[in-house]
Amino acid sequence: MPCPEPFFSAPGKHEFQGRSYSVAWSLPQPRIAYLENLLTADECRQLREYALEEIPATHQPVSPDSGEESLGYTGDGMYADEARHPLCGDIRRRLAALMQWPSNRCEVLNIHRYSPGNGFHAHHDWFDEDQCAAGDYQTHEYGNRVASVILYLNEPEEGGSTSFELGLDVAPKQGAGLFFAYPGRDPRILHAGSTVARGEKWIANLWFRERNPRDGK
Ligand SMILES: O=C(O)CCC(=O)C(=O)O
Repeated sequence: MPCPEPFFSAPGKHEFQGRSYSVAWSLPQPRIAYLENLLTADECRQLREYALEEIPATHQPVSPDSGEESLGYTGDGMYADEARHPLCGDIRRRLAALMQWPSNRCEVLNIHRYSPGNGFHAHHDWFDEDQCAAGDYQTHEYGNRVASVILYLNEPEEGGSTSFELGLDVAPKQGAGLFFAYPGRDPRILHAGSTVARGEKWIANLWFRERNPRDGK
């Protein structure tokens, strides 16, 4: 099954479309890669500030009506409105190109703030069979998620790693992105956001879908 894949994977520095990136490390199976310099410090700041305008000032669990909190996803989150903040669309298109995937098969950025005590229990980013059968999350139109990039917009003071059940614990580095692919609902990619002990943790998720209904039109 075709899947997003970074343009380069050897550890070290690479150039792509006039920007420099580094691969800190990369695993072939399941496909996981930690890429640095995906965002500048200024872009990270702009995304955090934009999200703060949208996130209610009072502390709210993410999507209180969606049941996501019962999955252990706590903190505050929002989906980017690219018309209001065009940088979010620029980043989506830039990362889609880097991952060699059509940008119209990527969801808009999902920005999330974890405060101390917040985290996300072990989960998969893909939608299960029942969700796909019901067409939840526009799965009838766009298919399932097949890959993710978690962009780290800052570094928490303590805690807040992204932790994979297969034994990987990834510390957030500002501007870096953790790419992982899971075509066909690969169960090995079970992961969690460890509880933030001190400071805040900010991420932006970019999720890649199988298709776009306008493909080929
Ligand atoms: O916060 C993290 O490190 C993981 C986030 C995550 O898995 C998600 O938002 O789906």
